[in-house]
Amino acid sequence: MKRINSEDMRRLLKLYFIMGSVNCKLSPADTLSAAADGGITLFQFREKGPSALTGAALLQLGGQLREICRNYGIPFIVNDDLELAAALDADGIHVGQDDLPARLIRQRLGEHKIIGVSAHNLTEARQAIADGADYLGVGPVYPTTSKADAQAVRGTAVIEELRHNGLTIPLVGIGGITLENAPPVIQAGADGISVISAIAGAEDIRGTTRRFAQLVTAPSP
Ligand code: 3NM
Repeated sequence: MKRINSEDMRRLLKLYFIMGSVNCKLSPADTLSAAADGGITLFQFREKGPSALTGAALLQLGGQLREICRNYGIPFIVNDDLELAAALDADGIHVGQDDLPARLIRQRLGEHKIIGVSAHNLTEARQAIADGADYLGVGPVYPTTSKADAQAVRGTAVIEELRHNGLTIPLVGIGGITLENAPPVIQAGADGISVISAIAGAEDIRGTTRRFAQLVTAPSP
C-alpha cells in the first residue's frame, strides 16, 4: 500500500477530533459516536494525564474507539505511542518533537500509515517534512487547558509564516479552537482545525460538531 497523498490528507484534516477518557463528560464511546455523527473527518486517541488509562484498559478502550471509527469510515490515529498504534493496527500516529522522527516510525509501521508531527516554528516544520511527515499540527494557536506542557500561544502567525515560506504540506491548527475563533485559522492557511475540549466538552456534541464541519467547509470571509 502507498503513502497517503496530500489532497486526501488535506480532506481528512478538515475537522480533526482528538480525545482520551480524561477529556470526556459522556463515555468516550458515546462522545466519539456523537462527534462522528456530527461530521468529524479524522480522530486521534490521546490518552494523557494523571488519570489516563494504562495496560489492558488502554488497549480495550483503544480497540473500542477504533471500531467506532471503522464503522464511520474515519481514520483512527494514535497519539505518541508506537507500540499502541501497532497493537491497535491504527491508521496512523501523531508524534511530538521529542518522539522518534517520522522516518523511523514509517520503517516500523509501514509506508501507508499516516504520520503527523507537531511543529511550532519554521525550523521544526522543515525538519518534519524532511523526515517524511504526512501532515503537521501547528499550535497552540489560542490558549488551551487541554495540554499541560503546551508551548507559548502563537496565534495564527506561525501558520501564515509556514505558508509564506512556501510550505505546502497539509497542516492543521490546534489549541483553544472554538466555533467563534476557528475561521481565522483556516484563513491563515491551515487545511483544517484540531479540537479537543470544544467538542468533547460540548453540551450538544453532535450539533456542535456539525457547526464546526460547516465552518471548515465554508469559512466566513
Ligand atoms: N497540542 P483544546 S495544543 C493536544 O500546541 C494539543 O501542539 C497542542 O486542546 C499543541 O482544543 C493541544 O481543548 C490541546 O484546546 C488542544
